[in-house]
Parts: sequence; structure tokens; C-alpha cells
Amino acid sequence: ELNNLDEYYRIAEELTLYAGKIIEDGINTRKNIKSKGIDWDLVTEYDRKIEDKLIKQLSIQFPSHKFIGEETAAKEGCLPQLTNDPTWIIDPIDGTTNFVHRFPHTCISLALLVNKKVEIGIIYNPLMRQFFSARRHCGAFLNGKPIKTSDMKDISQSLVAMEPWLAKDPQYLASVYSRMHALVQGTHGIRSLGTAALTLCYVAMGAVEAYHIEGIDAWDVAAGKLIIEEAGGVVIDTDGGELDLMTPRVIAACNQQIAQQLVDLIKKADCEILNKN
Ligand code: LIP
Repeated sequence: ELNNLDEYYRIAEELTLYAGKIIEDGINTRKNIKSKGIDWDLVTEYDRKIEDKLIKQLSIQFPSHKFIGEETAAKEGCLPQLTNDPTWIIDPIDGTTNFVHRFPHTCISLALLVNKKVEIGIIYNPLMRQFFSARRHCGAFLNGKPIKTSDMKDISQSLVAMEPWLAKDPQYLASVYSRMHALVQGTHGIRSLGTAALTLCYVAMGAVEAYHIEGIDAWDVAAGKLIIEEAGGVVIDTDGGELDLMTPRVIAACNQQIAQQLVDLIKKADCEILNKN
């Protein structure tokens, strides 16, 4: 399978650019918006259209390949198991809420895994014409030009992206706010983009030093993880260990030093909450 990666990449790039046109066509139109249970977790007919098209075209080209797609998983109500088979992990529109509100940070995220390792990662924001790509051991690129993470080694001088993910849920509210408070105190500032995939690319290109989010899924992270690693950065679990791609709790950083400082900052914030209760 690894011998065919050139061909897989070529088709993936072509299909992603095509899917980008669907986002461009849809951004200013009236959409059919549905909530997937929580008021901000939205889906539109465009999410489904893009995912259906990508899966259809990829399965015509590569009939033995498997798929894990956000909207298919939502429809079937379960997360397929990741196997060693070539598997495309698809987020047809990452940042659907942004897409609905015409906030122009929204993208397609497409990754190919073989033997559970990400081999190809593509993230494309057609509205800002940002095409991020990576293949394992071949570097990371923005619109064909190589990108690198920031060389900052001190979190107090860093810009860190974070989203208050499930803060609407009282169970998470205190912990999320405590972590945000720690970041406000301990960094140059927080940025919040509303799309995990693109934010991972912003770490990869050195626009922010780090990113922290939990409560997301494999399709939000798979492509971006490879893009960051190929740009010189790391993506690990919130506790400092290895990331579990199927239930990601994300610390993404420009290097291991910043990742560790962020892990420590979050641990301290969590301890403060525990001590208060
Ligand atoms: C979204 C993420 C966003 C996160 C939301 C959601 P979607 O993905 O990229 O960063 O905060 O929880 O998962 O649903 O727009 O593909």
C-alpha cells in the first residue's frame, strides 16, 4: 500500500480542491441547519454533500479502502474501529459553526492512515486560499511552500490557541475556565478560531506556539497531527503521554519544551480546581 502513496495523494488533493468549491458556493447561501444534540454542534446539507462525494469518489478509486467520516459516524451513531487497513478519516467541514456564521475559518480535513499511522494529511480553507499538506517524512507545506513551527522555548512568551469546548456543560465549565485563566496569566495571550483542524495548521506554520482542546474527534485531528509533526512540532495527550487519535485530548505545540510547559500549566490549573472543591 505504501508504494501507492503518490497516487493516493494526487487523488486526495484533487478531491479536496473540488470539495473546497462546494464550501465557496455555500458560504453565502441560506443553509438548512440542524443541531446534532448540543446547540452549537451544527450540521448543514453541505457537510453531508462533501462527505458523500469524498467517500463515493475515493471508494471508486480505491475499493478496498475504509472510511471514518464525521457525518457518517453521526448518522450511524457509532465510531467505526480503526484497523490496519488503509483508512481515510474525513471532516467534510471543520468549523461548521463558523461556516454557518460566515466566519471565514472553515476547512476540509482529510487524512489517510495505513497501519494506524497517518501517511497523508490535507487541510484546506478555500475561503482564505490556504492549502496545508503533509506526507510522512516529506515535510509540511502551505500552498506548496515548506512551513515550520515557531522556535519559541518559553510558554510565557507564547501565543496559545484554546477553545472553551464543552464549557456550556456545567460538568466541564470550572475546569475549562480554570485552564483559560492559567493561560491568560501564563502566556502572551489566547486565540480561539472555532476549527481544530485549521488551528493545528496555525501551530504548524508558526502563527501560534501551541493549542489545547478536548472533547473533539479523530477527524478534527488526524490530518493536522501529521502536518504539525512534519513541520517540527508535537501533538500529545493533555496528561503529557501519547495522543489517542480516536479519543483525542490535545496538546499541540511547536516543540516538546512548549508542550511540556503547557501540560504543567494545565495540571496546576486542574489542581487548583480540586483544592477549591
Ligand atoms: C468542531 C471543531 C471545533 C470544536 C468543536 C467541533 P466541526 O468541528 O473543529 O474546533 O470546538 O467542538 O468539533 O463539528 O465543525 O467539524
